[in-house]
Amino acid sequence: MSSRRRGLLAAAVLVASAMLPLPVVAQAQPDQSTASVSDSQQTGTATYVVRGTTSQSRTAISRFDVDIYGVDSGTLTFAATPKQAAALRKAGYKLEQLAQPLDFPPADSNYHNYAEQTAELQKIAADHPTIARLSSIGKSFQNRDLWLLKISDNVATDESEPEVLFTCQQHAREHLTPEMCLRIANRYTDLYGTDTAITTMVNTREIWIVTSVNPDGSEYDIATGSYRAWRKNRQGNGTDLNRNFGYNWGCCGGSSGSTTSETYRGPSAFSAPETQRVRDFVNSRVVGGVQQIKANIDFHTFSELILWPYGYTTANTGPGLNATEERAFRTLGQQMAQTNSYTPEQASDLYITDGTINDWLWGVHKIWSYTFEMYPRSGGTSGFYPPDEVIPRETQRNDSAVALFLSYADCVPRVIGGTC
Ligand code: 0X9
Ligand code: CA
Ligand code: CA
Ligand code: CA
Ligand code: ZN
Repeated sequence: MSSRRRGLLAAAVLVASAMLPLPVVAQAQPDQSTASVSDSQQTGTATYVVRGTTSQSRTAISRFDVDIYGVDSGTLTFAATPKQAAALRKAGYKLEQLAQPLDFPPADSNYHNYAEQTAELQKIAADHPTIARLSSIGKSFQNRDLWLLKISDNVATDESEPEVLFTCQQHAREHLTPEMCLRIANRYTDLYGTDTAITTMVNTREIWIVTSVNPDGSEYDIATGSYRAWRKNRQGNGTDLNRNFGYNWGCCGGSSGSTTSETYRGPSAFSAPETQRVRDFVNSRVVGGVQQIKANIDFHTFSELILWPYGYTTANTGPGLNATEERAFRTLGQQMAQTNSYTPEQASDLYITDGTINDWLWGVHKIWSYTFEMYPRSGGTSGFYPPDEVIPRETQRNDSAVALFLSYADCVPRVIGGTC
C-alpha cells in the first residue's frame, strides 16, 4: 500500500470521527462592524450559531437547507443566507451571527482563505492591466465565483497562441495548492519585462489559472477554527470532484458510489457544479474545431509526485493514448521531476482512479495533463496541513518545473523530438 493511500484512509477515519461533537467551535462575538471582506459579501451567506440544540432541533434546522459546519456541546454552527436566517428566526430559533469570517488559525495566517485569494487576484489584475485579466468560469454549489486569471500579452484579445491551464484545489484540504497557483500568477506578472524566460512565455502563450476549483469545501475545512480534513465539495455529503469528470466515469473501481465515501463520484458524470464549470470552460476553448488549451497541471497535495494519464487503467497505453504519446508524457514528467525531486510515474501506479480531470482532459481533449502532488512526501492527515512557513520554499520548488512545462506547452511531443 502506498503512503498516499494510507494518507487518504487515515483522513477518512478522521472525517468519520468528526461526526462526533467537534472539539472547537468559534465563539459568537457581539460586534462585527469591522470585518473586511466577509463571507457574506462573497457568497450572500453568514455564519451563525444556535445554542442548546438537540438532535431533534438540529434536524429541524437542517431542513431549512442551511450549510451545517458542526456541533459542540449542543451549539450548532452553520452558514445561512439572509432569507434562511430570517425564516429560522421567525420559526423561533435564536440565531447569533459569528463575528469572525471563516479563516485559518492565526499560526497559519499566511495561507489565503477564499476572500484573500479573491483580493490577491483582483490586485494582480489591477496592477498589471495589460497582461492580466480576472474573470470567473461561473459559480460553485454555494455560489462562490470560481476565479479565472488570464495572463498574456494583449490580454484582452484572444490571440492565436497556445493556451495553458493551471488548476488548483480540487480537494478542499489541499491548501498549499492555491498558494502554488497564486505564486505562478504573481511571478508571471511581476517578473514580466525583467525575467527573459517569463517574458517570452507571457508573450507567446495564453496562461489560464483557476486558483480554487473547490472554494466551498476549503472554506468549510477552516470554518470552525480547527481543520476538518475535508476533501470533497459541499453538495449533499460531498462529491469528490476528481472522480466526477466524464471520461470513463465510474468505470473501474477507482471511485465510490457511496455518498459518504471520500471518493464519492456523484450520481452522474459532471453532477457537481464545479466540474461542470471546468468542463464548460474547457469546451469553450474549442475554437474553429481546435482545442486551444494544449497542456494542464492540476495541483494536489501530498506525496511529491508527478503523474500522467491514464489513471483508470494500469496499462501504460490505452484508447487515445499510444506508445509515442506515453513516451512524451513520461519524458516531460521525468524532466520536470528532475527539477523538483518529485517521483514521476503514471497516475495508476499510485492507485486506480476514474473520473479524474487528467483522464478527461487527455481522453476527450488531448490536453497534456499532469497531476502534481506537492509537499510533503509522506505522512498522515497532518500532511495536508504543513505550517505556513513552508509556503515559500515548497511553491518556489516548482518554479523550474513550471517554466519547463510552459516551454514545451506549445508542443509536448517536441520533448522526444516529435512535431505538432
Ligand atoms: O486521488 C486523487 O484524486 C489524487 N490524490 S489526492 O491525495 N490529492 O487526492 C491523485 C489523482 C491522480 N490520478 C489521476 N490523475 N488519474
Ligand atoms: Ca506559522
Ligand atoms: Ca497574447
Ligand atoms: Ca487564444
Ligand atoms: Zn487531491
